[in-house]
Amino acid sequence: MDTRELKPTNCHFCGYLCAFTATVEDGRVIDLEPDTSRYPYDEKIVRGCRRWRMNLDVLDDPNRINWPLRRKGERGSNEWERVSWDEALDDIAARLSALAEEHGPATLASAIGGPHASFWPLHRFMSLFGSPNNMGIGQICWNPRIWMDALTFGWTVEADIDPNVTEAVFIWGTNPAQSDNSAFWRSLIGISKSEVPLVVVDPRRTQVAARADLWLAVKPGTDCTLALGLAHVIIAEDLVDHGFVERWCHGFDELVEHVKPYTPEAVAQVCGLDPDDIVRAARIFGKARASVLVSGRGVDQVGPDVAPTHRAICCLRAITGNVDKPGACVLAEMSDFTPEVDLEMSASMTDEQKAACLNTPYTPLQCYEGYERACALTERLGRRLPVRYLTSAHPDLVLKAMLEGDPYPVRALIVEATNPLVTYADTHRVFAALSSLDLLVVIEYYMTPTASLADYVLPAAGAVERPTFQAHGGVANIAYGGPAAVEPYYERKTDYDVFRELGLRLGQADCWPDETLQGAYARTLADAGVTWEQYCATGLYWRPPAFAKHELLGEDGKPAGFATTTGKIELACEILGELGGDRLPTPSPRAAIPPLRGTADGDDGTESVLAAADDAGAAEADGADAAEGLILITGARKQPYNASMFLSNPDFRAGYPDPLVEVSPRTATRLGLAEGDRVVLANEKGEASFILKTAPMRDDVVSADYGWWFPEREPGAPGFGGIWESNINTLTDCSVAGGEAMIGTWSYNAIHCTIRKDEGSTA
Ligand SMILES: Nc1nc2c(c(=O)[nH]1)N[C@H]1C(S)=C(S)[C@@H](COP(=O)(O)OP(=O)(O)OC[C@H]3O[C@@H](n4cnc5c(=O)[nH]c(N)nc54)[C@H](O)[C@@H]3O)O[C@H]1N2
Ligand SMILES: Nc1nc2c(c(=O)[nH]1)N[C@H]1C(S)=C(S)[C@@H](COP(=O)(O)OP(=O)(O)OC[C@H]3O[C@@H](n4cnc5c(=O)[nH]c(N)nc54)[C@H](O)[C@@H]3O)O[C@H]1N2
Ligand code: SF4
Ligand SMILES: [Mo]
Repeated sequence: MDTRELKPTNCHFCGYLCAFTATVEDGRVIDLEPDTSRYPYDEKIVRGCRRWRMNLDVLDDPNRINWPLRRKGERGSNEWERVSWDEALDDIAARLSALAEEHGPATLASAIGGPHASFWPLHRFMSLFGSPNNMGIGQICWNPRIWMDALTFGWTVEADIDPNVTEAVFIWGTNPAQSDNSAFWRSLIGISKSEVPLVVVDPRRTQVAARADLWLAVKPGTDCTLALGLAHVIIAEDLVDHGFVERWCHGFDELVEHVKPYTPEAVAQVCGLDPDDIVRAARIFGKARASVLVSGRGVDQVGPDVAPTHRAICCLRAITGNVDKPGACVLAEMSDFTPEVDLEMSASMTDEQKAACLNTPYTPLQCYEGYERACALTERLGRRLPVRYLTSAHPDLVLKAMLEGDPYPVRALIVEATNPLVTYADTHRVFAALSSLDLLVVIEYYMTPTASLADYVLPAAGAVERPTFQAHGGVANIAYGGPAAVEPYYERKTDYDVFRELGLRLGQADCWPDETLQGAYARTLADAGVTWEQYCATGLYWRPPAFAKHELLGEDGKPAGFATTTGKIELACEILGELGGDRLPTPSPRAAIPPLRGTADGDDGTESVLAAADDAGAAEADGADAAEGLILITGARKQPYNASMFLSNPDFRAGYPDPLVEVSPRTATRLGLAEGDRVVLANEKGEASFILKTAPMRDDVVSADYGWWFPEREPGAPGFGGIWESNINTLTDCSVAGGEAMIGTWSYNAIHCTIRKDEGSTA
C-alpha cells in the first residue's frame, strides 16, 4: 500500500518563504517540488534559486543538532553530553531564577539575527521574565528606516513599483540581484529594459548598477550629503510639488535654507561624484510624475549618518509629492491579524523593568521612553510599532554589562537564530563577553562557533518541520507562509516550544494559551477573520493599502493627515529636536559640506564653497580614510551564501571556496596587488585574510565578504571554526559613542582599513 502523502509547506532559507509540495512517507520528507498555486505563485523564483533543494539535505544533515546537549568539558571545549529536554529546561529555568533573584531579571539578555524565525515567542518570554535586554541586529538592519519613516510620515512606507505609473526608479545602497534574487530583482530587470530611467547609488558597479541609466558611485558614508544635494537642485530648479508641500509638509522654508550650501559642486567634492550627474539625477527624480526610491543596507549601516540619510531620503520623497501615491510609495497599514506589538506582550513589563533597559539614556529614541513618545504620535491614527525590535539593547552596552557588570551584571544570554561570533561587530569583545557568562543557551540547527561556547545547545526545528508566518514585525498588513509538512525530526523543537516550555516552568502559564505554534498562528489570524486553513490554502494574507490616506476625512470632518506632532510630513522633525537631535537632516562631520568662507566670492557662496572643498583632503586624514586612503565596506550580499549560513554545502563551496575582498583594478595596481593574491585587511581592531578579486567599483573602496567561518573545521577551542582567520567582524566596532546618536547604529560600511599582501601564504 502506498503510504505517501503530498503536503503543502514552505522553504525558509530566505525571507521569501517559497511554497512547496512535500512528498511525505512515514513522517519523513522524501521529495519537494515548487508549488505555484500558493504565494509567491512563481515557479521561476524557486527554480532560479540555488538553495531550495537544500531543504531535503538540511532536514537530515548528519551535522544537525538533534538532541539537547549540555556542556561537559571546559567552556568552548566542544565536549557535550546528551540530556533530555526536561533535564535541560528544568536546569535552565532554575539557573535563570537564581540569577534573577541575585541580580534582577535584566541580568538575562537575548540575541537574535536575521529574520530566520518568528521572534515574538522569545520576546514574549523576555517580557514576562521582566528583562528589557533583547539584543539583535535592529540598529543596523530595518530599525533605521522604520524609525525615520515613522517620525517623518507617521508610519512606514513601502515602494510601489508599477511599470504603468512609475516614471523613475532609484536604487540606493541595495543590490537585489544578490540579496533578493527574486520578484523584486526581476521587476528591476523589466524596468531597465523599459523607458523608465533607473538610477543606482552604490560604490560598486553591481548588477543593477550595470543596468542603470545613471550610476552614482558615491563615496561610502556620504549619502546624506548626496540626498541633500539632490534636494538642493530640486528646489533650485523648482521641481517641487508646491501644492503638496504647502498642504502637507512642515518645515519646507527651513529645508530650503538648510540645503542652500549643498550645491552640486560642493556635494560632488564630498561624495566624489561629477556635479553634472548630481544635477541629472535630481532632474530625473524631480521631473517624473511618480518616482520610487528603494534603499538598503548600504545606507542602514553607515554609523552616525544613518538617521540623517534616511531623513534626507524621506524629504526627497515629500518635496516631490511622492508620498502615498501610486507608482511612488504607499504608507503601509497596521496588520489586521494580531500585530507583533501585542504578541510580544511588552505591555506586561513594569515601569521599573523598562527603566532597566541598558539603552537609557545613551540612545534617546531606541529605548522605552523614545518608543513611547513616538508611539503616542502614531497611535493617533491607530498604528503601533513593535516595541522589542525598536528598543533592542545596544550590543556595546550589553557586552559592557557582561564584561564589567556596569551598570549591573548581565550574566545569562539566550541566543536564537544568530551566530554572533561571526555576524556581530567586534568579534574579540563578543568572544570575551560570551565566555564570561554564567549561563549561555544557544538554540541552533548546527554547532556553530557561537554554539560551541554554550552551556546548553538546544536543537531547533526548521521550516518544513514547523509552520511559518512571516509578518514584517506587524508594520504592514501582510503575512505569508504555511504549514509544517512533518513533525520535527529527532528531538528538535520549534523555537516557540522552547520558550513556551521555559515560560511554563517560570510561572508564565496564563500567557501561553496555545500548545503549538500553529495554534498560536491560528489565534493571530482569527483577529483578521481568517482561519489557519484559509491562510494555508494560498499561503498569503494580504490587504492592499489605499493611497492618499492623509486626505481621508475623519469623524470630525477633517482630513486624517499624518500621525506626527504637526499632523504633517515633518521635513523638520519636531520629535527628533525634542530628543536632542537634529530637526533637519545633517551629515556627520566626515561628510559635511565645507563651511562657507565669507560672501566675497558671490551671492550664493558657490565659489567659496568650492575653495573650501579643496581642503577636504586634509579633513579626510583624520576621518574614515586615513592611512592608505582606503574605505572598507563589508558584507555586500553574495549568492548562494546567507551571512554565516550554507558554507558547509559542498556544491556551494566548490563554486565559491574562499572569502573574497574586492577592489577596482586601478586600486589593485596602486597597491601592487593582483587578482588571486592572499591579502590581509587590518585596522586597530584586528585583521582578517581574504583572496583579492578585482571588480568594477569606485577606486579606493575595499569591499570584504562577511560571514566567513569554516564549518569543516572543529567549531570549539582553540580555532573556533576559523573565526579568527577571515571574519571581517574582527575589524568592526559597535561602540555606542561612535554610533548614530538617536538609534545607536554602528558602522559596517565606511570604515578605515589597510591592506597588505600575505607574504606567508600562497592562494
Ligand atoms: N545572498 C544573500 N542574500 C541576503 C543576505 C545574505 O547574507 N546573503 N542577507 C539578507 C539580509 S539580513 C539583508 S539585511 C538584506 C540586505 O540586502 P541589501 O540591502 O540589498 O544588501 P547588499 O546586497 O549587501 O547591498 C548593499 C549595497 O550597498 C552598497 N554600499 C555599501 N556601502 C555603501 C554606502 O556607504 N552608500 C551606498 N549608497 N551604498 C553602499 C554595497 O556596495 C552593496 O551593493 O539581504 C538579505 N539577503
Ligand atoms: N560586517 C558585517 N556584519 C554584518 C552585516 C554586514 O553586512 N557586515 N550584516 C548584518 C545583518 S543586516 C544581519 S541581518 C546579520 C545576520 O546575522 P545572523 O542572523 O547571525 O547570521 P546567520 O549566519 O544567518 O545566522 C543565523 C544562524 O541561525 C541558525 N538558524 C537559522 N534559522 C533558525 C531558526 O529558525 N531557529 C534557530 N534557533 N536557529 C536558526 C543558523 O543555523 C545560523 O547559524 O548580520 C549582520 N552583520
Ligand atoms: S531560499 Fe528563498 S528564494 Fe530560494 S526557495 Fe527558499 S525561500 Fe525561495
Ligand atoms: Mo539584515
